Amino acid sequence: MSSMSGGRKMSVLQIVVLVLAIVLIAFISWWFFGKHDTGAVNATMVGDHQQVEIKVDGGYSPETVVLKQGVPAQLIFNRLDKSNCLDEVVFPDQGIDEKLPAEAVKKIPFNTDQAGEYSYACGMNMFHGKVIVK
Ligand SMILES: [Cu+2]
Repeated sequence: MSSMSGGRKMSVLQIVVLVLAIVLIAFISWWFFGKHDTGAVNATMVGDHQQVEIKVDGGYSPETVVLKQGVPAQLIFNRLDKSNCLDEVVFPDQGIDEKLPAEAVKKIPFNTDQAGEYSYACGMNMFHGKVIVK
């Protein structure tokens, strides 16, 4: 009888651990996917090309944009920030090094032939963003 109740205690503990594990996994996936949802923005098709606006204001917003592979793309940098720090944007992997005029919009064509993740930064490599081609 004592071994029966001992077995029952074990199973209750196991259920508690299992429930806690499920709650923890649910929380982690919510956290993980939630971050992805708010972090990455997909480009939208406009005529024959895709485009996405990136606000430049104390950093890049959205920080990550997603482009479709093989579709001509334009990144539209909208620089609201007057500080010199963000007056240049550099994509080392794509050989792009462009000036961003203050309080203006600059359209930068982006080659989407190759899938991959392309990081970019301001001229001083202080602020960072990412373009994902897939
Ligand atoms: Cu900078």
